[in-house]
Amino acid sequence: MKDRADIPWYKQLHWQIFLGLIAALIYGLTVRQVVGVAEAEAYRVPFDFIGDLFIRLLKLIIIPLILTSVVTGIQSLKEPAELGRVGLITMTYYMLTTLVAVSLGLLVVNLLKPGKGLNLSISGEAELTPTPLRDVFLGIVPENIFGALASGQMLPTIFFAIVLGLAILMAGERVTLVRKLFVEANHLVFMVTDWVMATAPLGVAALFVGTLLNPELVDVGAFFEDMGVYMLSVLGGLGLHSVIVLPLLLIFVARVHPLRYAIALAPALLTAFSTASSSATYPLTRDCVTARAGVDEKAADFVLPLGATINMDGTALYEGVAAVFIANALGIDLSFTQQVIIVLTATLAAIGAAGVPSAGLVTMIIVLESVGLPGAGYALIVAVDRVLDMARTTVNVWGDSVGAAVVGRFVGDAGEDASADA
Ligand code: DAS
Repeated sequence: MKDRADIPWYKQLHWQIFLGLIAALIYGLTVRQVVGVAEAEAYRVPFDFIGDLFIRLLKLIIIPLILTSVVTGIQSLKEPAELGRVGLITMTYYMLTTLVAVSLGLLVVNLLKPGKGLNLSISGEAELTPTPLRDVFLGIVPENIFGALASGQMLPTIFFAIVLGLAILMAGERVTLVRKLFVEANHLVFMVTDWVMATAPLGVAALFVGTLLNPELVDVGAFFEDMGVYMLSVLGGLGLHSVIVLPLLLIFVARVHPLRYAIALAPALLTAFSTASSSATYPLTRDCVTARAGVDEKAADFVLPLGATINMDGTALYEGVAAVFIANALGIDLSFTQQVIIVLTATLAAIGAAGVPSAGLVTMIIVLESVGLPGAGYALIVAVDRVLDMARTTVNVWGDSVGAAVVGRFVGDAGEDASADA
């Protein structure tokens, strides 16, 4: 279900989720007041069921979403011959900016420490043991891809999707049927994802009731305060990345005036915020980057479609911050090595996240499982995910747009209309 300006507000997903949260808040606080949280178990059972069902629906779409969106993103590149030079510059830009974004997010969340002291425990999944760093790297390459797909192993799926996408791209016209198959499969997966997202208002509200009626949530005020600090950590990290890191690349690498470039990109950034979908925004992003900002079309057509699928600075930063917040809330101290694993797996998980609403929430489980956190930790962050999704999607699109200007510097006269050299 896409949020667009021409859809009445009450049919837009984020307003429906917001109204669901208000209802959940009223119900949860009323039960806590009237019955007392110690006796509230009976009042949360139906909501726990709905919440668990919603988490299962999110997990249902992970593998198909990763596989089809990454393969179609890579196979859609126009100039395989260019893959060498431009591809190397582009992938280097993607990897470095995403790693910097996650690291920035972890810096902020370790400074603000949201969730410390809550000491909640999450019912359901047992604590997984943290994966050693060596095994995280080895685990990226599957021994049996069909087994990895069948058992829902996400990092191997991302690796396989990248390899398969490159193979289809290099095979060119010899594999038209497979290429068309993935394009159509991706369309179907996006449709099913829209259906799953349509249940989000109910699913998110149910998970929020479950959190409010958690018998270990003694101090609701402290929980809300921690949620606020968590949101500040994500938004603060996104802000630093957007107004410091990326503009520095515009000034010193792309030689483009950052403020004028941002103004040229404003329609796309506002659309990204309102739709929470990089893919839905892509046509406008391309128009802003080329027609309004004057970036070389060849660079834009290489960087943007691929970036909308596998370059998500905002998502990677969010997943890193969320993982640390969940660990804090559960009273789990993450070692430095585990935080390094979070940086790496959040970078890879962001590659796997598609440019659709809540994709980052879906691939978040990769990061949680890599450091031994229960997937049910969703319940602590899902209530505020939508507004954070809107913000991180905006940063994803801003990061892709900056990438087009940076790569454009190497493949043509980029950004000359956006401004004189900085
Ligand atoms: N909504 C995703 C996007 O379109 C980002 C995310 O969910 O993390 O970029």
